[in-house]
Amino acid sequence: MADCIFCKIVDGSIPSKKVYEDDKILAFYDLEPQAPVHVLVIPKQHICCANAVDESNADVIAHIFTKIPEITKTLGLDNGYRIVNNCGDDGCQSVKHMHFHILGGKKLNGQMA
Ligand code: DGP
Repeated sequence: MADCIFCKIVDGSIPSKKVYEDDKILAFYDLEPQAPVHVLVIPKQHICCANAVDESNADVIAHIFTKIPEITKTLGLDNGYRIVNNCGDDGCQSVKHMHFHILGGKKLNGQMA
């Protein structure tokens, strides 16, 4: 999608530090890390947000979750991690291409909001 930063990361026109890639998804380090390890996992296809998940694209979201154990193992997050998805303005979603934050590398704050 034109003017989508994460679509540009997918097509390589914006560089990223990749952690994992296959035909459906990409994982790369967040530019503004909020934990010692902070990686984003995105579908390659443009899905704006959790509100846009439906039967036609749910397979790629399921695929993300089947790959997260492999990705987090590569990152050394053997003691656990947090998965965050921000949706919409109240959820403070700044990039409107659905993404899951993987945060870890330390004992995280127990507060969610
Ligand atoms: P959210 O607030 O949930 O929409 O998170 C968007 C995240 O994307 C935020 O943590 C910073 C990150 N981000 C924004 N632009 C870029 C970029 O060009 N490259 C990388 N690697 N991360 C980015």
